[in-house]
Amino acid sequence: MTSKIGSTVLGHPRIGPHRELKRALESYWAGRSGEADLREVARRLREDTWRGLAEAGLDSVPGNTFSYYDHVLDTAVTFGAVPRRYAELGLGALDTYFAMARGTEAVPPLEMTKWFDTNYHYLVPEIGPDTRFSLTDRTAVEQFLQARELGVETRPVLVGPLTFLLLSKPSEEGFDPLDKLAELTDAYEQLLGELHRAGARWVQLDEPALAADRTPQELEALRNTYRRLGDLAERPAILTACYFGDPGDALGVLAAAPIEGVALDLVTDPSTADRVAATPGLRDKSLVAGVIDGRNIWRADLDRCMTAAATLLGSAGEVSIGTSCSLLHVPYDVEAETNLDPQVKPWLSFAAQKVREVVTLGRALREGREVVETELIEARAAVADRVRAERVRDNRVRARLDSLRPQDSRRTHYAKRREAQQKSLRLPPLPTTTIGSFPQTTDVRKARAALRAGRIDAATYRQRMRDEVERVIALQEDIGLDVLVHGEPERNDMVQYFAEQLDGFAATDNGWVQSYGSRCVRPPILFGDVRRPDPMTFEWAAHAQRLTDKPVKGMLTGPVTMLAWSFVRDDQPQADTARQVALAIRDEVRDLEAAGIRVVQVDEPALRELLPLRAEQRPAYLEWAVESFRLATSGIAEATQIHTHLCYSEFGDVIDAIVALDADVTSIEAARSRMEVLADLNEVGFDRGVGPGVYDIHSPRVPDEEEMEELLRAALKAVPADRLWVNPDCGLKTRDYPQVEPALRNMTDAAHRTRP
Ligand code: MET
Repeated sequence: MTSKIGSTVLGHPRIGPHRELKRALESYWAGRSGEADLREVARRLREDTWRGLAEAGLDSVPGNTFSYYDHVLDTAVTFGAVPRRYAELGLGALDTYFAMARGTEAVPPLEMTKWFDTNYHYLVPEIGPDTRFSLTDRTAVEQFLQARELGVETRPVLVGPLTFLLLSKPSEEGFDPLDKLAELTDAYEQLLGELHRAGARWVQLDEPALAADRTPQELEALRNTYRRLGDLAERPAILTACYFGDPGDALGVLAAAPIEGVALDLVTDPSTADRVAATPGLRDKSLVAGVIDGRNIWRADLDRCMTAAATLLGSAGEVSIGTSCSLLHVPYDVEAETNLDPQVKPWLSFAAQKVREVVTLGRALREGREVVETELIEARAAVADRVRAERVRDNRVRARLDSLRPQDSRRTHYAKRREAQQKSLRLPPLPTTTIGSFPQTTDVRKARAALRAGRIDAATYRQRMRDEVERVIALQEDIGLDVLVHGEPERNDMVQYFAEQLDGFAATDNGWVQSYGSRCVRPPILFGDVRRPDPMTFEWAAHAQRLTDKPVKGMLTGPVTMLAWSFVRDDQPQADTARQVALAIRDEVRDLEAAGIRVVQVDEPALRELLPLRAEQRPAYLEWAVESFRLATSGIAEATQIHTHLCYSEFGDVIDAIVALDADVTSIEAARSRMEVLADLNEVGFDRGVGPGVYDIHSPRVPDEEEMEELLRAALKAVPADRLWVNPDCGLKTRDYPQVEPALRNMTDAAHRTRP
């Protein structure tokens, strides 16, 4: 007889409530501490998590959720998928692992990319004909045993075999990693066997890849794999977790598979509940109803969650309460916030609060709502307060949105703009510029830290930043760039900087979320209608423009990126939120223009990040994404030149949207793809200015002028000289001056040599 699962979460943050793992990793990498120190920190973090989750009252505690860097990399290592170039380094196990994650002097790291549509990044496994899958690392088993010694029975979590291979890339062209599925399944079988012998009653296999479109062949592969795993005689019960969206036809496949449980995300797409009702094979399975949002931070409407979970009751053998996905994507604990806006704080729920919500709902489902009446009342009050709060609904913002007309997001015809801009800017062919930020020097960071700590006052801080702008302008003039920037020294982050100045956003002190490895971000919380009480960047741009006769480019973050890198409200469509942000940016663009700024760049590096996982949902997304950009950038004169910056080289699904943005100049990442993107843009009739990045700022290497000249000549084959811009492929804030200065000089020389 299979045991019940009961209330659970699908995974947990692992960086540490005070980013202990980050510190331990960075100290180990810098050689300031040894492997034993790092392992000790890791052990404590794991134990605290297990104990904390068990004490909070979860019926089933997820195990194996800790990772030194990334859980996809862990899976690769577990099953022996270590590419030869790392194995050959002859390092110990942990350092081989870090070599794959971070590279060494001798070898670059594995490629990194986004984990579905989240802001978490995983390392892309390389699988080829010579990959030999076998169970080579038994961390999952060891951690199960360690937790049990503490008295906590865990449910080990693994990336499922299908998702693992779908996320991998072939190590040689023409190879399909899925060809290795049978061999990989052997290794999973072995691991399940060992977990069973260790005493594990449940194991969780994560298959988020099922939230994206899957071919019939892939569904067939799913069927075969889960039939094989299910048919194993000696194994834990299998819970397959489908999250980040509706599993579509894959649900029927899982229902027919000989597995015991399925975890469903009922938050991302509530229609998943209907699909469950229409899938008869689930009647003998345990369903984990993912009703608590694992990736957003709002306190749940527990009554609504109960209703959603209860609708599954007739369709399953057992229904229990869970999170929609792992809690990896939310911060640890709201209670750690001491400066958070006191009205907003009770509306929030981070990992610790979400665990409690799950426990509460679990009890309500089992014992009746009466036993948790107090919790339900409290939650109701918080939810009601948020709905009623004036700061959430600002009638001025709403009235302004209602009064918008279609022409508010249309500019004059491009040909006329182009002429007016040429007259106003008088730029040479192949104009040179940068993407906005200059290196954030130690002095700049120190000044910001001093301001925060109260060691300097705001006026002193401002003066230091103004001095830095002067230095950056002088340097650009000396190098001979054509369109200058102020360098963004005053910005801690391109989203947070704006969020701090806009109504409708709140900031946290400790709301860190892992982005990759030891890197964390602290997304602002977009809780209410967005309004710009005062100009935001105007002072800096105007200061810079007074220092030079060359045009200075104003620098703003676009609406989609503001949303993508924040926790956004869940009480209205994202399209509406984006339009509000767009209006705030629109006002800023106009103020910049009024201050004599003739070029304004609105960055949308995240345009592609919010792309829905399912193709059928993409057109609707792209429509509002494009519309909000245009709303932000259309309130100005013909002569004002709008730039945008997009931070990726694979356009595929968004290429038409790039045309539709209607920007005058678009800079894109292209150095690594050797300008191929230009041909793609031509194909869809793109006829605007384009700045394919000619140097890869992600590497400390200083490219020489021949190399950049060659790239420019390649670009000129696709783009006429009067449309081509010359720039690096991203902002320079993470680099140092000793790299940036020669690189920009070489870039400018290369442009001069290439000019007709
Ligand atoms: N203007 C920004 C910068 O230069 C754009 C960054 S896109 C990730 O830093």
